[in-house]
Amino acid sequence: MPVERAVNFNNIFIRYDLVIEGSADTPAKPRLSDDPVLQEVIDCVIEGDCERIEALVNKALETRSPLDVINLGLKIGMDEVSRLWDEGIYYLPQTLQSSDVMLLGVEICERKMNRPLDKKGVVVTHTAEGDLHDLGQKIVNAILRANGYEVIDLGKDVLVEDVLAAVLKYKPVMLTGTAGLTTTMYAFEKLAKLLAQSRVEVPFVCGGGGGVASDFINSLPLCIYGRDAREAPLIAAEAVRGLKWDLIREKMSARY
Ligand code: B12
Repeated sequence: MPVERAVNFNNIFIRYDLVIEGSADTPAKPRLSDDPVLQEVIDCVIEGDCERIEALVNKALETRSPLDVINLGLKIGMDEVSRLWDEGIYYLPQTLQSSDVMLLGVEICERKMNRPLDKKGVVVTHTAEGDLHDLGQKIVNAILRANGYEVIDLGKDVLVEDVLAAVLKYKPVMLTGTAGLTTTMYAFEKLAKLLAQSRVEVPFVCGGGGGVASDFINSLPLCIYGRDAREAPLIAAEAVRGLKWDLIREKMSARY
């Protein structure tokens, strides 16, 4: 005799990801700024709240510079998200949501920045082939533009051949690369070799959190490890001054 199974069709519309999310412990809000307005921006990134970010960033911009709002607000919020992800408290949906909120915030700050009229030089920026971690690159773009550089933003997951083509076309004073994964940092090696073969001597500043090893980057031709986006204009200024990549690398390594 066939066994009859009781099937409850009411369950088919349940979004289990949301059930898990709703039942997860909400992390306590850490105090990461002495400025209450910046703290609200930080909380907004951590909570991934797309609805409130515009109003909060604009409020913060009434008293703080766009670069402060990025570095002391949005980035600090994203650092906390990184910690929550690393500890397994945040999952993909929350992390993606926070990334989007941070990007919205950076865009608002960029629109507020007073750009110097005289351009100091062209910088080509990209996120490594195979890599989607572009938040660092977006911060680098904003900081460089605020410091008077013309930024050619190639976006994320860019083929090394396309980066080479852009470098040959725009002849930048500096090239930057961002990566989040250990596997994709090898794209920087591939690109550094292609540049060297094409006899292009451009300082190539590679940054990235998580899996990108500074020793590896500093062992590659043309490459300089960038720890923090705020270093980008300092390095670009050295390049404009005519300092060669190996001397810039020596100088930057001595800082740590
Ligand atoms: C957000 C995030 C994501 C988002 C990215 C969204 C986006 N638009 O960027 C999403 C959800 C898409 C994602 C996906 C994945 N991720 Co992820 N992700 C992270 C997380 C939590 C935060 C990274 C981040 O944005 N930080 C904030 C930004 C501002 O920091 P940053 O990029 O490091 O940039 C700073 C510096 O590096 C530096 N910098 C960067 N570029 C430059 C350039 C210059 C010139 C200079 C001077 C400085 C500089 O300045 C910036 C700060 O000022 C990290 C955890 C961590 N601890 O880092 C994992 C992490 C990077 N991800 C990881 C992994 C494994 C993945 C996935 C493979 C997960 C999966 N199983 O699918 C995928 C891979 C997708 C892909 N192909 O790239 C691993 C990498 C491990 C490794 N050793 O390779 C990490 C470390 C998490 C972990 N501990 O396991 N991820």
